[in-house]
Amino acid sequence: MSDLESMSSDILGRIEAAGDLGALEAERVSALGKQGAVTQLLKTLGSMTPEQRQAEGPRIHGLREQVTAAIASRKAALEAAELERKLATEMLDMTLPVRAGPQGTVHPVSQVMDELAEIFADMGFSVATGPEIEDDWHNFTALNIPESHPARAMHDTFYFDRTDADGRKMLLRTHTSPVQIRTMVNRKPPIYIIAPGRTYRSDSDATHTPMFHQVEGLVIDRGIHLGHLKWTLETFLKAYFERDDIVLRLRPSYFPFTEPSAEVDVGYTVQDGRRVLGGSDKWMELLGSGMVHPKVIEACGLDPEEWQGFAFGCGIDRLAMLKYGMDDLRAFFDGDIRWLKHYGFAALDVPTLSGGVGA
Ligand code: 2NM
Repeated sequence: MSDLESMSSDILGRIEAAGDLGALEAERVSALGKQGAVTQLLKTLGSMTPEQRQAEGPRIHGLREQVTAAIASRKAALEAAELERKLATEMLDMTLPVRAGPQGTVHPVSQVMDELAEIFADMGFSVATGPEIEDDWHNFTALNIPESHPARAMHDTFYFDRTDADGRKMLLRTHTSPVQIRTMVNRKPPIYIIAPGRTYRSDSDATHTPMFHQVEGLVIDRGIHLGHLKWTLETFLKAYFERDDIVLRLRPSYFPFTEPSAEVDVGYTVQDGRRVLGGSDKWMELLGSGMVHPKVIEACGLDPEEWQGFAFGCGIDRLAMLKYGMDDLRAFFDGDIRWLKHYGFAALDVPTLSGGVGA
């Protein structure tokens, strides 16, 4: 046997004997790598005479091809064996439970906001938003709330130390009414909007949190009267509570920004110690409302002789408590995952007017 033949059978034998992909790779490097035996042999071609090269060249190149092919075939065999081994020994238990996903849910306040947007959209209202940091003109002055009004007193309003560039006092909005003011200033009537969002008052006990959520509504159009207000609120509450027997009672009241003003009571009965809305057995206060004061309309640059409207306001947290049966407002903002799981809603529960998610 020539040197080349014994080298060939030696290399091919070792390739065939490689027991795994790691060992095979070591054989590849030792034959075909930079310092490999076959590579070294190829380098000797350069120093041969043309006759020698003609005789040895094909044999050495032939050896390289043989070795390359042997490695590829051994590799395929080892991989196939590995797959067979995995198929025989590994298994997938299709009955295992799905890995636990995120534990959070949609907060009931967000849920109610979505429901409000949907119900009012069906009546032609759009959702308006605005800044939570306001100036006292948008939050108070434009709303006909005079300097001396108790709502302006420090104990109710969170003021900032600094004024804005025009010297106006800055504050955390105490209601969402400044959104209505901004809308009246910036848009031409007719206006049909609701403004849901965070509001702030320096107040904290079982029924008050310093941050709470409000929804206010505003209509500005020609020939608007209290009848439109009552129909709108009735239609909204029937859809929201999913009951046709919702009865409203308007009681005369006072707000600086509306004239006349009315507190809106909703009828309810007590069943098994729980309030159930509907009927006119007992009454509870639910909303504030009224016809927008001509001074407010004027302050926004509109002619009150041409444009009239109504407005209303209500706590979203309270709306959620009444519909979904929570009893402590503070739990809304504890961020307790157990409470959320109990009252929250799965991420894909989309509210619909017909079904709601409470149904
Ligand atoms: C309420 C009650 C009554 C109200 C008034 C306005 C505006 F900007 F048009 F003047 N916005 N919201 C309003 C009226 C709010 O909440 C209890």
